[in-house]
Amino acid sequence: MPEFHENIQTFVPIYEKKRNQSPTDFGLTNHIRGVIVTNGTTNDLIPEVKSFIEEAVLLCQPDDIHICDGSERENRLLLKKLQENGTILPLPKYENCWLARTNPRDVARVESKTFICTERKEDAVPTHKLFETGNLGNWISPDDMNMAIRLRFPNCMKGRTMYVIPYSMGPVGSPLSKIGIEITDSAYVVTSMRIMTRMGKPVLDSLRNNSEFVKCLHSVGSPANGVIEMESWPCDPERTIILHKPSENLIVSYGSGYGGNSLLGKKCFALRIGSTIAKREGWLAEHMLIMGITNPKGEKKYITAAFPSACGKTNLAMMTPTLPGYKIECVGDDIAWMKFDSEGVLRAINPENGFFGVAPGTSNSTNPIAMQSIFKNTIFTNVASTSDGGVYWEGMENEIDENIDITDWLGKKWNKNSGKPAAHPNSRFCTPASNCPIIDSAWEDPKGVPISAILFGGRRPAGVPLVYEANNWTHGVFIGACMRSEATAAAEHQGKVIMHDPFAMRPFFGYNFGHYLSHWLSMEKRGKVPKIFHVNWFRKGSDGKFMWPGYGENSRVLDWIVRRIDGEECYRDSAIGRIPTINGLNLNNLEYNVNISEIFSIPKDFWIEEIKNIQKYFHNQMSADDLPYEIFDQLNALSRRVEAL
Ligand code: O2Y
Ligand code: MN
Repeated sequence: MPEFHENIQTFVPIYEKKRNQSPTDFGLTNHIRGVIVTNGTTNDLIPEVKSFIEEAVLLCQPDDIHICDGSERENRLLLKKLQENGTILPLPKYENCWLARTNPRDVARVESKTFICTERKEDAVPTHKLFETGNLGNWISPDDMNMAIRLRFPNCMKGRTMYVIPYSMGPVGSPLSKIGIEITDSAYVVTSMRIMTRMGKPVLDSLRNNSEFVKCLHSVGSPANGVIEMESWPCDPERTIILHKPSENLIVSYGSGYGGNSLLGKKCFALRIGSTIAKREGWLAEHMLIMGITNPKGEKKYITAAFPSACGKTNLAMMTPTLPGYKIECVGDDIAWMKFDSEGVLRAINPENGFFGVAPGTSNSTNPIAMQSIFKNTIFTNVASTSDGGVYWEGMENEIDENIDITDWLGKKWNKNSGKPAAHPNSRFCTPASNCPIIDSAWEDPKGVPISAILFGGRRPAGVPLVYEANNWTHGVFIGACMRSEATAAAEHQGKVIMHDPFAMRPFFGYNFGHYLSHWLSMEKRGKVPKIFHVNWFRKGSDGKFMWPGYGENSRVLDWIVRRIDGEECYRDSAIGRIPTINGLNLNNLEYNVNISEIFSIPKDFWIEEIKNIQKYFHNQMSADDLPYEIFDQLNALSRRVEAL
């Protein structure tokens, strides 16, 4: 095998060179440059995939290659291997469920180490004022990206198996779906990707009809000092980096085996690279749940909704409605790809195949449907375990027996008086969507489902009404751009802060947010745009208590939205948009004391302050050239309406 230093100089340009070669140039059978393919066959690979694998082999120097077929047998072998390595533990209380414990330094997405690579910085991020730090993405130049790769990847898979994961985002063969090839040295990633995507041989077969795919290279890394802190969960937190190069449909991730950093189909492909493809091709790749709502007359509509984290997106996607006669069905809980069909109807698919949900807070009272979904064929990560072979996390207090012992996410005996959480706050369940008892019958429809409304929302303790409707599409885009939500500040002592999170996409934009807004505005010319709403389940009264019960009672808000889609005149105009008439919201039999005039009040002082905050955010994050004039106009118009209150 050639020495690495002979080839490394060519690692990046090699993509260009190899693209034009024919399969015979490789003369491959079950070898790729001397590395034995121990599972799968290179015969199934199109030349472009072989070329990608060969490059990764030259760079990472794995011991062998495993081309994943996605079979049950393969999955069982990988789970066995992971168990032998101590990466996962069986959970005998349930059917085929596993617990992974990560290195405690590898527990979440790392925004500060996530980059978009373009020639011109302004294509990736808005051009903000020099003395301000923009928070709408990080840019890296192509030279620096190459350097980052060269400093981390050479030989990083020595002694390891390189897995090749062919996967489809969306049902295989759907015109709305896209294919990825993830190369990784983590068997945990393979087993998780098998749940989260459609993975294996059918995907390789479909590449013969359309050879386009997103290249994803991932390694858990090999620390520079050679010391692996935790053999069962190798990673390199000091040098973790997640790189996206939209011009080459390329994702390169190093140093972390966790969630969004390593399951590259999710945030990296479906949102960051996805949004750039969507811009080029005229559609939308969004951080949105998709749900079906059937009203008591049996009429069904689909909506999407974008909420920042900690707003109960998975709970809404799987809601149990309290309003009689309503039925909710789930298409997806995190990502929506939406495109106009030939009739101008906006149709959405969930590009994922599973749920990677936050465990803490999920219980039979908050989300019984999730609880019915997650105890079969599931990989849990960083939750606590119980002495009867089950799982535990904060929120499950009423769901386990007193005499059960609990082991925390770090593997230590846990005591409820310790003051420490048993499960990591970002611990997860990774569950097939097909487990969900209310999965929608059309969730895998290759055409997608027709979308009648888009909801934006946030956790807003003050000033923001329960629901309001945009006056028109442009106003709706403006509402998405102004999204803010209460979040726990990074610094412990700061407590809660209201953070800007436009379209709930702040960590996931694949290109300049200003250009993203222009793209959204342009959708109106492409087809029949849905109505846009803003919801806030979290407003608090002067007594500090929530003004609205939330959860299943949110079906009352969905009912109003559905009636608005049908054109019912159950609204009145307000300074910020259309709100329900006094009797517009169905409150029949609601066992919660709701003060309707308070929950829909629009306090002038609050909104003047809100507008100032939005102005400051736009001003600090982007130059006037980036922000579309329509958004400026909307802000000015809102300001005038609020002044007139
Ligand atoms: O922390 C991670 O790596 C996972 S992030 C995540 C996972 C599932 C759904 N949404 C998110 C998110 O951050 O929006
Ligand atoms: Mn998400």
